[in-house]
Amino acid sequence: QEYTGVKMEVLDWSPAAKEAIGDKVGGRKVFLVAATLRPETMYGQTNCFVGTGIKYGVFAANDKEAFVCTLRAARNMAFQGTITPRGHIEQLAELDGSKIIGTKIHAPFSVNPQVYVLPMDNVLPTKGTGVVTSVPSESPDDYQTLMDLRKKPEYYKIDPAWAALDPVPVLSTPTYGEMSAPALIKLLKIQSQKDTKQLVEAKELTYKEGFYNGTMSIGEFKGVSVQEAKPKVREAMINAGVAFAYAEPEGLVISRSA
Ligand code: ZZB
Repeated sequence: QEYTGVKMEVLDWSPAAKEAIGDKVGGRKVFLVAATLRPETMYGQTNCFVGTGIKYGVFAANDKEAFVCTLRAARNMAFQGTITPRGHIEQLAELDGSKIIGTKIHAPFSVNPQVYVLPMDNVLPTKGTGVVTSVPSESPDDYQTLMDLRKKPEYYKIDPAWAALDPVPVLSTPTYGEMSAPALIKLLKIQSQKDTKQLVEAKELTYKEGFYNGTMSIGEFKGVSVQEAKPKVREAMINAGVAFAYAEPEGLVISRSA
């Protein structure tokens, strides 16, 4: 799988993360790295998700930067030369996902440049970086999770202000209109993020309709088909230094850490 690794700079750590990190990162800038297959939707990021039961590391990428992701992802990045020296990883600190919640980060290319880290039940530790950037207009999982969090902020131990940004339309399709995700949540009668089977179906339908019939409604490629815009937005992000190619080896690495 060829993902785009999106660099979301930490602007303000949650108190728990700040305490766990102390002065362990030296003078490095720290980024949460989200793995996405939908770079063209980055204009509509409203928050970021981590798993509260997942262990993350803060890994030195070089002398100036450090990345927050799973150990498994850091290994892949080191093999791919994104983390240097190639093949070597240095973990500066360890963080439980629960401690990252409430951290304020920069979402590159988003119309909402400052977003918060929130909890999601269905983040898989064995996929991507374990960090998911959230686009609730086009991702049914993100939309439903955001609605769950807004409904029960105490239960999820969040400040409602962290989940306050509304979904932002980024593309339109003939079948689902300006925002596919809420349309499919309604159509498939999905009630919560625990409806995982229906959410998989909703994701597939959203993805296909967006890719084959979607037109960008925002950004540099407004009016261009999603199929054409996708690699261009990705390239623009990479050129701007806010993203990089991140490949996921099928099978081998995944089964080793599963
Ligand atoms: C932003 C985004 C916007 C995404 C969208 C999707 C959509 P797939 O096809 O199943 O591989 N993701 C990444 N890592 C994880 C993880 N560890 N656990 C759970 N979800 C993860 O799905 C790839 C997508 O799943 C990624 O692309 C990421 O969310 C999420 F509008 O990034 B995406 C219709 C989907 N729309």
